Amino acid sequence: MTIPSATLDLLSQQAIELPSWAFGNSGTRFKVFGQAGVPRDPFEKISDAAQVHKHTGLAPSVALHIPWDKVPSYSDLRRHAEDNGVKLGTVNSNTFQDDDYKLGSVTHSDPRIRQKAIDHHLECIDIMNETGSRDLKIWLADGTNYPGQDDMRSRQDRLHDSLSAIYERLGEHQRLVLEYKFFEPAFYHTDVPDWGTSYAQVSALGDKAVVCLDTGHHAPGTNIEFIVMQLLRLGKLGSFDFNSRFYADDDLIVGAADPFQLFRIILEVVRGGGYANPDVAFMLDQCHNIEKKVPGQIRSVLNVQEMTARALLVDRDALGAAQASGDVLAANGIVMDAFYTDVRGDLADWRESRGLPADPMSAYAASGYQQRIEQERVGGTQAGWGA
Ligand code: LRH
Ligand code: MN
Ligand code: MN
Repeated sequence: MTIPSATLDLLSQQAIELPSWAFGNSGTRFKVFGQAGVPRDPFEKISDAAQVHKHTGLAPSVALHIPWDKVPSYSDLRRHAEDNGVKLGTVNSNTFQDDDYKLGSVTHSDPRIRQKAIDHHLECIDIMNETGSRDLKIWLADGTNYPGQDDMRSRQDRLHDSLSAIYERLGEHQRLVLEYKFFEPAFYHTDVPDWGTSYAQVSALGDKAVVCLDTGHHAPGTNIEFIVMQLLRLGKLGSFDFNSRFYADDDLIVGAADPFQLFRIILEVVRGGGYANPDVAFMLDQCHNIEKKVPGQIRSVLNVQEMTARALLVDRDALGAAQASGDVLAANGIVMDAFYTDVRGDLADWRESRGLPADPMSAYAASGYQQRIEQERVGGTQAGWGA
């Protein structure tokens, strides 16, 4: 065993929330590829997500996206989730697929459109009250495409006013989580482009407002772990949307493009007290455009677990001593030793000791679930993208 038992105990506390939309059809603006067996409604998305938890023990909750996951009864959906061994988690709002929002939603200059966007968020809070969700996650497509198109400063003021109206409605134990993204679909400026803007906006609201860091929402070369450190230091890191990217907001499997970056991010989470801390939610925000979706999610949560195990292996005492003595190469060596440690065998043993399959990917493949849904489900939905 390479992993000490105290570390294995910490790993047992890991929980990664899955996005309901990862199970539906998705694609790029060029083509959405339909797959056999995709869910026909939110209930089936939850059933699929439950398979990921069943085989890994890592994914006990599922995030919803409204209106993609609109259902007549959220208490029915909640019961369905619980019957399948999972919970409903974060509620994501959507103000990016309505013609009214072409020039902005909560930042729009027209008070009618702003109010419509605010009302959508209030509806999301009503849903959270039924699903038992804590977090309202807001990502805004708001922004402009051309210099001079609108006044950036007035938009920032309107953003504050609208977020305040939404914040007011939160229950005592609920949170507003504001996600930033530096481009797309707006290409000149976005109204919440970076962690600093998100931090400034949520700080102006109060303690129940925090920042969401989506790993795909930064310029190439950005030192994301520095942002993690800073937000934890400021007590404002609310959640992660994990995914990986080669070029833009690719939404690929987390840890697929750059496992070392994922390791460095989790290392800072651990360093900053954000690991196994309910205030810092680990979530995935991914699409599986060409690969099968349930195994794509299984691979994703395993990647997060693997890099977490390696980050927890860093000998912090030795690292602190090397840093204090200015031993650059020793300090770097300690971090790299942990990164290069192969923990897969230990994690397989850990899974078996908890009654889980040693190899969740092959266990899922052998379970017959994929074949069953491909036969039984006809006419699956498209995650929401383009729907
Ligand atoms: C925007 C985003 C945001 C949305 C999700 C579907 O790029 O990351 O989190 O809600 O994609
Ligand atoms: Mn996201
Ligand atoms: Mn994104």
